This record gives sequence, structure tokens and C-alpha cells, in this order.
Amino acid sequence: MTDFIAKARAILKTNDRGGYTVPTDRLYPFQWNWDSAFVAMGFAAYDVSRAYRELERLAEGQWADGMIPHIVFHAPSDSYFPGPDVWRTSHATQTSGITQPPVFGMALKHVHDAALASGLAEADKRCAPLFEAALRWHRWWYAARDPEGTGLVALLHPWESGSDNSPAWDIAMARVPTTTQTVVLRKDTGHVDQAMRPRDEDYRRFIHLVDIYAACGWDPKRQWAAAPFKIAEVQTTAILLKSGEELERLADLLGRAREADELRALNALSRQALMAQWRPHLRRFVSRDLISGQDVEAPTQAGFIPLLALDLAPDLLDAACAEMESWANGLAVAFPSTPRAFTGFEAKRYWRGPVWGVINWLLIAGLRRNHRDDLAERLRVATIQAVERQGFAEYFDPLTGEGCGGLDFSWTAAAYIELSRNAA
Ligand code: 9WN
Repeated sequence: MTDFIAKARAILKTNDRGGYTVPTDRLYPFQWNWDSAFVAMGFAAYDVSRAYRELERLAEGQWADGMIPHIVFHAPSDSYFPGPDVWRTSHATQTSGITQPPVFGMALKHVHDAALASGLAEADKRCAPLFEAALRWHRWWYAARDPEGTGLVALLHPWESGSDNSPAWDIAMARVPTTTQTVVLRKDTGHVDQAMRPRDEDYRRFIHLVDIYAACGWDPKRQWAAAPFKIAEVQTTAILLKSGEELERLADLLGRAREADELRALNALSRQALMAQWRPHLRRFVSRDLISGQDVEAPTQAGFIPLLALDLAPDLLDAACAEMESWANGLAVAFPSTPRAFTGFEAKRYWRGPVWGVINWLLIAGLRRNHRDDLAERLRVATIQAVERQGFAEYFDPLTGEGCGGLDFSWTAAAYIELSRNAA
């Protein structure tokens, strides 16, 4: 084992709070949804039982309607805002009221494959209830976030994207008032430099949305009707589709023929809908703002995440890869969450330019699926080197390579473990 792998495992151990892993100490003191899915895949490399446990603890937060929330507040902490008192939800274990990208299905298949390969006797027994949880969550996505059956799922809050202050939301969020009923008492800027974080104005809008949805009693139908922010989103749909494909395979493995058929139909619908979001003149996929009816044209990494779940025709693939190359060229480290030529680019401000290990992980998987191993390998090596030079930072400045945000970050550790064992 190299020193870096040992350090990555030590970070996951330090951030363990009893079968679940916090993203990092103090800044994020609870269990986050997609962070835990990536972490479970990291654990799968050396401790499959712990990997299942990460997903089991996340599923404890699942609501009766099937949603798996973006935060599960297993134990109290006063170092994060907004806490449970702001969310005002009613699940037995305290949780937030919104969701996050559904990496869970991908993670479950990954963990289960590792469990079978290692001969874990209880593999099927551990997998079955998690498959059930994932399936219920996927049904929730299609029912609650695509009530018209378009195949694209919508987000009602930027935090649901996992890319909170992405330029993709600028136009839609400008319509959301900055007034709040809840007092905004930020804690994040007490942990890291405020120049790396979303702005105060962003936070007031984030909380304005929370107030609206809390007033709807977190009922999906009422929220859908009241939402001033509603984006049919390609990154989330691509992740849902990729997870849906993996769940389809798991259903076959577990002998669940009816569920396999159900997933096949949902996947086919999303595949077609996602493909329709390709824009040749932009050489990438775009989301749709359901309030204005307009394409979301701001350039972000989300435009390439559909490679994860689609097999692109050669001309589209050439165009997408050429566009990706043009964003990556000349940077200290790729892949940027926004290209530096874009006016909204900020090298250190969270999702407005920086490089994220888990985004690279998804892009690498998408490029490999589409047989672009060269570009995939360059991104893989870039990610590994960024960590080896700067440590397990939350994210990296694409211009300088500097590690930014929180330190000793769980998903960066998981990405390192996965990418360092997984050369093309
Ligand atoms: C809000 C934990 C999470 C990630 C998100 C990232 C950030 C939270 C915040 O941290 O979001 O969910 O308070 O900024 O944007 O992707 O899951 O690491």
C-alpha cells in the first residue's frame, strides 16, 4: 500500500461517525447523500462490509414516499447551517427536506460486485434491502420530479444538484427573492475563506426556497406547484439513468424480473429524453429551465456528464471531446466546473470553476464507456497528481492546482482510492 492510499484510508477512518462518514470534520458534520455513495465505492476496495454499512446508514434517512434526503442528521452538531430546526421535516431520523444526485444505485452495484468477488457470504442478504431502497427512490424521482413523464427529472433547489452555486443557476436564481423568514446564520465562512464559498445573496435565496417548501409541508405535489426554481437537469438525469442501468442489472442478478422490466422502461424514457438535450452548436448537453421554458446555456461540467449513461454516435462524441479538450487546455489541473473563458468563471469559488475529484470520476467513467480512454487517462492522472501535490482537499483551483475548501475530505479520499487502482 502506498503512503497516499494509507492516508486516504486514514481520512475515511477519522471521518467515520459510526457506520457513516462525514464529508469533513466541522464544515460538514452530518451524512451527505452523494458523498456517502462515493465513499461506499471507496470502501469497496478494501472493506465491503463497511461499504454496505455506509449505504445502510444513508437509507435510514429514507422517507415514506421514497425520497432519500440530501442530509441525514444522525447526531447533533452546531457547526453547520442550516440544521434540522431550519428544515422542519418530520422523518423519525432528522433529515433535510430535499435530495441530491442519485449515485446510490451505481454505488450499490459497485459494492455488490466487490462483495461477490471477495466471496462475502452475506452479499445478497445485504444487497436486497438496499436494492429495495434504491428502487423506491428511483420511483420517487420519476413521480415527484417528473410528474409529466418527460424522462428528465427536475431539481427544486440548487443544493439538490450538488453543484450549489454553479453558473448554471444564475438566471433562474435571480428570480428567487433574497428575503427569508428564517434568520440566515452562516457557519461555513467560519471554517473556510469566504472567497471560496457561495455569496451571502446565494444563501438568502437558498433559504428562501427552504422556507417555501417547509410551508408546503414538504409535500411533493404542493412543492411542484409552488416552486419558483425548477430545472429539468441533465447531470442528475444522467446519474439517475446510470444508476437505473446498474439497478436493472442488479434486479436480474437478484431474480427480480418485474422490477427489471420496470427499470428498463424508465431507463429507455430517460435515455431518449437526455439525448434530445444535445445542442450541436454548443457541443454539449443542456438542462431546461421549466419556469422560463429556456435552455440553460451557461457552460458547466454538467454538459458532459451524460456520457456516463449514453453511447454517443461518433460525430457527437468527437464534438463533445473537442469541447472538453478546449476547456482543459492550458490549465494546471482539469476538469473545470466552468471554463475559464466564461465571464462567470471564478477559479476558487466552489462550483464556479474549481476541479472536483468526484466529477472527474464521473467524467472518466463516461469517457471510458464511450471508448475515449486517452482523455479519460489524462483526467485520471491529473486527479491523482492534484491530490499527491496538494493533499485531500475538497476541490482544486484549475489555474494553480491549489487545494481549496475543506481539508481531509472523504470524497476526495474515495476518488483517490478508486482512481489510483483503476488505470485504463
Ligand atoms: C449543501 C458535502 C456537500 C456536497 C455538495 C457541496 C456542498 C453543501 C453546503 O457540500 O454542499 O449541501 O453546505 O455547501 O456543494 O456537493 O455534497 O460535501
